[in-house]
Amino acid sequence: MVKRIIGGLLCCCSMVYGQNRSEAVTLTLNDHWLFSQAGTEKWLSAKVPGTVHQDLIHHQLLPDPFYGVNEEKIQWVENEDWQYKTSFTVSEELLNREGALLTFEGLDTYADVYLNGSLVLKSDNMFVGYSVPVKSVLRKGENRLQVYFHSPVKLVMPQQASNGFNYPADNDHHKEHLSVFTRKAPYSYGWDWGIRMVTSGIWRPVSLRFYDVATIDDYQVKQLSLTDEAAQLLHELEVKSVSAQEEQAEVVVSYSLEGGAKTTIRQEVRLQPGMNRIRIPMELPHPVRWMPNGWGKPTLYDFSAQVVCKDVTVAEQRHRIGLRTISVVNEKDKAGESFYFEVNGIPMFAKGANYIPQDALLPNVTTERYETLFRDVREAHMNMIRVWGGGTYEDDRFYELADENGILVWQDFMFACTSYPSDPTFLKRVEEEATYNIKRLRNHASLAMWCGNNEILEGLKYWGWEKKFTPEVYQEMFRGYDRLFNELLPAKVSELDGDRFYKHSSPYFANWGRPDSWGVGDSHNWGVWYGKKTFESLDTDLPRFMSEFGFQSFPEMKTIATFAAPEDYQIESKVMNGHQKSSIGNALIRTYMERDYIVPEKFEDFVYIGLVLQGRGMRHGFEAHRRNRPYCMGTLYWQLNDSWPVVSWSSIDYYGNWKALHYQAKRAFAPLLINPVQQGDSLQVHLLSDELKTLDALTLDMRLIDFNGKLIKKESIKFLSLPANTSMCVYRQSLASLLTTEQRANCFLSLTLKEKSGHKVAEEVYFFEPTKNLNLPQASVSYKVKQRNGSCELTLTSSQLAKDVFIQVPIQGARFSDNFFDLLPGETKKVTISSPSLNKEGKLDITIKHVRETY
Ligand code: NHV
Repeated sequence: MVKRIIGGLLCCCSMVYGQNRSEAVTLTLNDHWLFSQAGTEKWLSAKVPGTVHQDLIHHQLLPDPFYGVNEEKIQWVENEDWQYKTSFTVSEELLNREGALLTFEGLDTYADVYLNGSLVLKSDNMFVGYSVPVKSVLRKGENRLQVYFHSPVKLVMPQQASNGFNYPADNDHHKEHLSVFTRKAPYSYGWDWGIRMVTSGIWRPVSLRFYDVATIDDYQVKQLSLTDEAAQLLHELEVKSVSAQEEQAEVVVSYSLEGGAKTTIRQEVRLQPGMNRIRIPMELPHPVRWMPNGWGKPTLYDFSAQVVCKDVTVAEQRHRIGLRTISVVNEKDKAGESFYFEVNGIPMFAKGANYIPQDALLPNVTTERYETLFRDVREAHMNMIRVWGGGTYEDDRFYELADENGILVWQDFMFACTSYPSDPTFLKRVEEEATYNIKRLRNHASLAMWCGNNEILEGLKYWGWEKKFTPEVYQEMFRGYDRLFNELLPAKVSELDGDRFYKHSSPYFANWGRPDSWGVGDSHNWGVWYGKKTFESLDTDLPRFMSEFGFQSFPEMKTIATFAAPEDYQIESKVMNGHQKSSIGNALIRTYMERDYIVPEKFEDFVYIGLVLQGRGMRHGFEAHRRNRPYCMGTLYWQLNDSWPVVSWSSIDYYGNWKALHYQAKRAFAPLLINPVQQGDSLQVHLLSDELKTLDALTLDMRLIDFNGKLIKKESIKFLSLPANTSMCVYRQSLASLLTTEQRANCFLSLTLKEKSGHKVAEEVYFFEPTKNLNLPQASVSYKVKQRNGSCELTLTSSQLAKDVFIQVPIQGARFSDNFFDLLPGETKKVTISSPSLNKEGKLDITIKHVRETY
């Protein structure tokens, strides 16, 4: 097991083997690497952690893969073998330590590792970290470490050749679907939003640890029970002793809350040679609970475990632990089967999105990018993220941020959209991968559930594989499914992470496309998009839990400009098509746009209206899902982010720019939401609350206003009481009695929810017609700019309605306090734009667009 290694300082005292023991010393081995293409012996500097693609790009041996159609020019890399080497020095003092452990936290994928001429490791799974004892092969002075990567596609060709059929992995962009044979991130072989970059490399850190006596191979803090009075905890440690004889030691476990006093328990142990399992129970009085985003603070305690031998701490591990209960309520009921998360005993409506890897080359993702993404998630009032099964088990940093931000994680195992082999070699790899990742992630408060795979049951039953393969192969696929997802993985979860919920697939019922499936468990509703169903169909095609639904858009122009030149600015140009991996995508966007908008002629306007369309359409779904709680208890849209600049279903583009969808998600996921909706001939207003307290004496003001700002009529509902964690309808009125047919195209309804004090707690604007039917005025938006270092404040006004105002600045990843909003007649709106690259002096180039300007 690879674990976070906490290195101590090298003790100055001289050591006698087996007598004086010192703290562990960890050398990071991420420096001074060279790489070469096998067979060339031409060595160049390399970055570790990294990938061969990054190194080749750095040395200008590959063009920027994201630009134009360069994707075609980089494909040769996957067919080659690559070598990496470095050397490092070891002192006699370190050599005298009792143990030396070489750790690769991630090797992608088929690597032979040589240390001083000795083959110390052969890896075959990108998702596993490897630790090898290397004391016997280390030398005083210079040591040579070399890693030979076999081409991940060439190595498995004999498997494909002898397999007799091509696996149905249609997202793999090669004719031969080799991806299924290798435990390597599926999306890197291509996806319907993904560039193909089948890389090799030392993709996570390398280190060498010298230690005496023992290492802590694993440290788990089990939460046995949790009440307001006390948390009953069990510290479970795997301590591996390198001594040949029994060792007297102490295990010290402790916790503290936010830098407060430490509570410690010490236990005498006799360490036997080899593995020792140590269990120390602990009671933590009056626990402060970890709460999800929107419900309070995600409190984390600092826990540590140490092995102390003759007053020297020879090994230590730390965790930040959140105390909470999470369960998935998955029970048969009248409508079918429930599926919802209960956190600290309270049903939680899950709001969030599906996450894909943030980069085509994973080591490119910096801590800052992880932090920014979690800020985006938190600010949009999300409380859940699904790590989807076509990517990777994420870095520790990801789960730490989920813990710190109160974001529950739905964790898939990495299998998606195809059947897989299930021979003994493959099963053994999967078992190692499950063991490694369950142990790595199980201490995280945010980890809410494990899921076996993405859409493989749906694929098996409904994607036509029955006709594509012989009956023998098709039956074998089902048997393989059971071995992997109904036997191996649940057994591993139950053995290593017993309390956590496991489901074999998402969706798990998959009575695909049939309404009766929507009463059972989680659903992926692709009726919108693939089925060309209207966004309004989301009002009635209601799942118990929506774990995927989505709609595509182009990224905004400044992102398009990073990979295309102005002559490529046509929907179907070669370059744009290279960045649209869904063959039906462009036509579907147009079909939906024609329903609700006047389709613009200019490319830039089409891109803009497409963003507006995606945001408003998806929002319709979020509101329907929330409104229909407790029948429906969650909405996770497809998809949160991108792995390169591309046309996709994402709400945030590769450069971190929020699309209209992300602003709409933020609005629709607000803890308190006013939700007007047309039902037949009447208008209903619902109030939705995810808050944990009842709100009393509320007033709902409704004003009908025309596009020039003239008040037509107003109405108020007073003394409203809104219970905690609920959805309720507070108003129903026939449209005919509210306004004339003509007014529907010229007016909007402004709704405001106020507390008794007059304090506004929510506001909303409702339009009675699709945008294309509105008589939008040719509004002119005027604005003032106040520029500072790091930020810029815009004050916008318009005397007439300006719809879906989009402010653009030429800074990638600039943050807007708001964007893609309706500027109401006579309203003054302040928007803050922030970015480290904004400075007071340089003039910021701001452009502002609204819908009426596109036709
Ligand atoms: O196509 C968008 C996304 C994918 O990127 C991703 O794999 O799990 N998508 C679509 C579907 N699932 C997912 C549903 N797929 C289909 C449904 C019906 C017909 C064809 C495909 C994600």
